[in-house]
Amino acid sequence: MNAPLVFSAEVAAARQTGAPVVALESTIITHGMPYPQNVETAQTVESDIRAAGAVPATIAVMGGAIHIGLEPDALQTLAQASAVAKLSRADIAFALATGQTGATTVAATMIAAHLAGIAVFATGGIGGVHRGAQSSFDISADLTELAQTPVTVVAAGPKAILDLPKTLEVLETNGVPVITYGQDELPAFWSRDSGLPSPLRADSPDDIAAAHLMRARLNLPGGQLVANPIPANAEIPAATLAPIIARALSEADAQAISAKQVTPFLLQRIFELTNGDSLTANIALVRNNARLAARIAQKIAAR
Ligand code: PSU
Ligand code: MN
Repeated sequence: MNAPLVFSAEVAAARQTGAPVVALESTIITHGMPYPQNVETAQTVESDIRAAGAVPATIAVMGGAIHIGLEPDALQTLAQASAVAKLSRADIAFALATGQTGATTVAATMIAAHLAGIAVFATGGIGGVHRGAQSSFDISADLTELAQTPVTVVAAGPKAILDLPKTLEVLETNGVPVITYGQDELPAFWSRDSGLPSPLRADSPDDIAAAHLMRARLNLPGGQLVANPIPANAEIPAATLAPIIARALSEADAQAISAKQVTPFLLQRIFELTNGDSLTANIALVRNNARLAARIAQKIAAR
């Protein structure tokens, strides 16, 4: 039996013609941004992808099926729903089997994109190794997904709330290429520079596309992480954010926030503590990632 996939009209048409498609996740909509900015951003990002010559496929689980591309009314409903599950590799089959509504994280979106034959996926930031992981063991399933599912994920780097050196170490151990676009330093989500050198650097979408296809020729499992620095006019300097992140982390600790709640809690607190500036930056970086992903998808389709 095949995976239960439902395609939007736009994505179904793209599959007929071989047009480039870019996958988008839905956890950023339900757990990463407040309403109504979440739905506005999702629509804007879809438009950015179309303007760049590709077709957007926002992915979510509804009614026992993985939706590959959401019709506008479904996107609205998802963005306003309150009890949406956050689905990763561990939960997606259960959610489908029991008819739950769920938003897909980077890991689950990669699984769905691959089932649908989509090679490129744009998001904001991936999950990674949390600070204090040596005692909490909190390491995002996004990292092990990158090691096993052949999708190129365009993000603005691991989120700055994480332990970035440990995140890079786990990616390296698992054989995941980390390719920064256009600079030598790894970006850190809201900031252009993490202070860490990037393992790899690419200066064109075509090089990223070529590397994606070469991995397949080598029979290597897993995808690529493309780290695309936030545009300079939208960044929040790392020094401005550091005390805010520290405060959000200590609050999470004091309230014993754990597991799936950690990332949404921290993003919400940083949003409040920056008076919304983190959200403005988040929107700018997601749009920037969508545009780059569309160019990579075109190059893969052309090759
Ligand atoms: N990037 C954002 N906002 C988000 C996320 C990423 O800008 O909300 C989500 C993604 O879905 C990512 C998830 O996969 O956070 C990571 O969650 P965790 O740390 O629990 O694995
Ligand atoms: Mn976690």
